[in-house]
Amino acid sequence: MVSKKKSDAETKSSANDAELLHSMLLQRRFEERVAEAYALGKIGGFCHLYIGQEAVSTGTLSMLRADDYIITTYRDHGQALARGISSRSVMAELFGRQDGCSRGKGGSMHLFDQNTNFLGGHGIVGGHVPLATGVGFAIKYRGGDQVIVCFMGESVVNTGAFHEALNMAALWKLPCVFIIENNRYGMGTSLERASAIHDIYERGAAYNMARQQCDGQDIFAVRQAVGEAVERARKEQQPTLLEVRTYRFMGHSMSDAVSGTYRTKAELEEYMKRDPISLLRAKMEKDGTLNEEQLQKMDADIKAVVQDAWDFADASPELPLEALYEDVYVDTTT
Ligand SMILES: Cc1ncc(C[n+]2csc(CCOP(=O)(O)OP(=O)(O)O)c2C)c(N)n1
Ligand SMILES: [Mg+2]
Repeated sequence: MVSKKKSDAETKSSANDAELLHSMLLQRRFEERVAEAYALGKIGGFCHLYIGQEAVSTGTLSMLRADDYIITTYRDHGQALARGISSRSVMAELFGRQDGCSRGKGGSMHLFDQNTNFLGGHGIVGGHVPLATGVGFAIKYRGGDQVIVCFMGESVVNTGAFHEALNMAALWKLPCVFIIENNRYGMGTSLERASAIHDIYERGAAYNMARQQCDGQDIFAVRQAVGEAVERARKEQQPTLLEVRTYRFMGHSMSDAVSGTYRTKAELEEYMKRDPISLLRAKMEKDGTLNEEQLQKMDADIKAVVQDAWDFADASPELPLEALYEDVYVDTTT
């Protein structure tokens, strides 16, 4: 846990609009190709797309320092890319190949990268929230000034682990930022069917924790709310519970239809009017900082990067069978 210089924060949080747009568009184009690769059988197992939620990943991660920590759920491709893990190593991981960020052993739900302090990718709903509190404790114990950001879906707030973890984070004043990506559904169950309260940031009241709700389709609203929470964690060692209201444009996973039986096509279309990428693009066009030609060039460059990632992943070998026995235990004797 080497503390890097303060200017990282300034550089990151001053990301310009073009950089933010690039980050979101990369996630979108990357996942469009992931859907294609899945249909072709190049990707197997569970796979959950993030399309529609990109302002949450980019907005949040653009406010962090390089030495801060991130932990998240199985819906992790967007956050991994926004954190700067290369498209090549994320795609190779999805293809189950040895050049993947988890050596092809984790797959879509278990992206992991030590270089960027990206602590996964976790498949058990709510299981990673206590880990985030543990990382917060480790940071404080070692006297660091990093923060840990923990992303989760809204159905996590009904698990016991969530409450235990929030209680301890508040009690011990840990530098944790808990971000609920409220996309309104846990698989096919709406929040209203599963939760006694619907403004779920209010759950923080039970632990006297700073809490806030924000619009997750507006990247600037996300940056503002995350910026305040990160500052509170870094300077005051106080956790925050942030509810970010967003929406997923695709099915829950690759085995779920886009609109499904639990939501109507009309609802989906209504939310798609607030596509986070279109909103940022419109703002930039209004400000005069983006024209059609620049957008087309950015898009073409990103598509080339994603094609390169696909080719790289396709050419990367599978691990030999013996590798099954590696990475199971850590050798602490050396
Ligand atoms: C402990 C546990 N129970 C059930 C599941 C099956 N499961 C996978 S995703 C999911 C829904 C999670 O919804 P939410 O937290 O809102 O996240 P989202 O998928 O919307 O991002 C469930 C129930 C699981 N992975 N872990
Ligand atoms: Mg959800």
